[in-house]
Amino acid sequence: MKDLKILKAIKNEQKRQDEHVELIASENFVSQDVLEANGSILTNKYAEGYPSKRYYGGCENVDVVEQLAIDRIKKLFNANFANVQTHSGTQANWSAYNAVLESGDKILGMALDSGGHLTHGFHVSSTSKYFQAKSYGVDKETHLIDFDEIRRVAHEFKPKLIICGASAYSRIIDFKKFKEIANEIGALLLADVAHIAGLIVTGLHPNPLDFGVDIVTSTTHKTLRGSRGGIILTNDKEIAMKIDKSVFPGTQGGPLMNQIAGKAVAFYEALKPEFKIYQKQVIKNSKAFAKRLLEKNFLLISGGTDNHIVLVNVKKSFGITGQEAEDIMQKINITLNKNTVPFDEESPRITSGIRVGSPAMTSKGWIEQDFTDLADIMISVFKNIDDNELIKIKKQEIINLVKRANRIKW
Ligand code: DSN
Repeated sequence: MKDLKILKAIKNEQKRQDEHVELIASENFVSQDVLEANGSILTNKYAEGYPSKRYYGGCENVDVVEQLAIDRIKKLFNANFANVQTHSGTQANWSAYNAVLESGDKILGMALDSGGHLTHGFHVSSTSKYFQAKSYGVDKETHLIDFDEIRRVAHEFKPKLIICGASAYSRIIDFKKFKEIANEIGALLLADVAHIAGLIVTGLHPNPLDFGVDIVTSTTHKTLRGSRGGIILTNDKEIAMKIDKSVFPGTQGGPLMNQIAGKAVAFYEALKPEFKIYQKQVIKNSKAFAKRLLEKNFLLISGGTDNHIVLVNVKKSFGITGQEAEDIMQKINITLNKNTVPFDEESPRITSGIRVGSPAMTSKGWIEQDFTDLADIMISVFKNIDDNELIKIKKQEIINLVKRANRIKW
């Protein structure tokens, strides 16, 4: 590469990814094959439209790519329809809303501090500008989704669309209960499964389409371990047609064909039996991490985990804010993010919690013992955040722990 400044930044990022423990729950490490597809000459091609119905000539090869991506993700989710063109999860949600709602319609989604996503109607998201949005949350004691509250708000507010799914929720989502409530008020139901998609397609989390959920949106780069982007699925023929129109020409222009190729390759990988073994290890690892923290009496949101996420109330456990926790972890080569906790008294910029995800380090080959050792190191630093000598020692321990990576190739 002749652009030395960009080359240097990429090399530095490679070093960071090699030497840090990556715990951001929404990140993962893609395979070399996905990277090759992403970096391919497919980036040169305009392909507005859909396979065999394009607005540009010369699309015969990208048609093959997009059709494979569609067929593979349909198989993974057992879905009748898939659109693989959205550039991100936010775009997927916007396109899905635009397909079935009019401006000013009502939506009901999970509150950000309970684990919902910005696009589920949070006030700073444009979704709350174009739609009337209300939110539901989790129970104050159990931190589980509060279905009594959802039912009450749904009946009072009468949204046209209910959104379930979360960015920071560590328990199984009961799609059946959501569908019952949606049916009671004649609302459509959308499940945003961005975080848990990999678990769903390997049968380790219920599939919303099995419960009649009308629309499923997801990103492709979290537990699904593909290139960055979004997908939209449905089993409803009429909604399917609206979704295609809403993505193009409704909300996007040319699809990113190199990204779609990366999605197709990742879906090919996800159809292999090894992918289920990987996803099982993702859950085992997050449970091992949660177990160690609980043994040491730390406070976990919902008291544990069923999936790839562990949410720790660091304020109640260690007397530090989420921001302080994120900063101190950075000093010992651990990358994670601060996260609001249910009924958080701190602002979203500071927060009382952290979110720890196991997918990325599991892709690097970590098993339960690695996550237990990681928990011990994190606990000792959180308890002594001003001890610079200890921080130096623990940083070296983390570097040694990272070297244990790559012992298993999933
Ligand atoms: N930003 C993603 C996450 O970190 O969960 C959600 O889109």
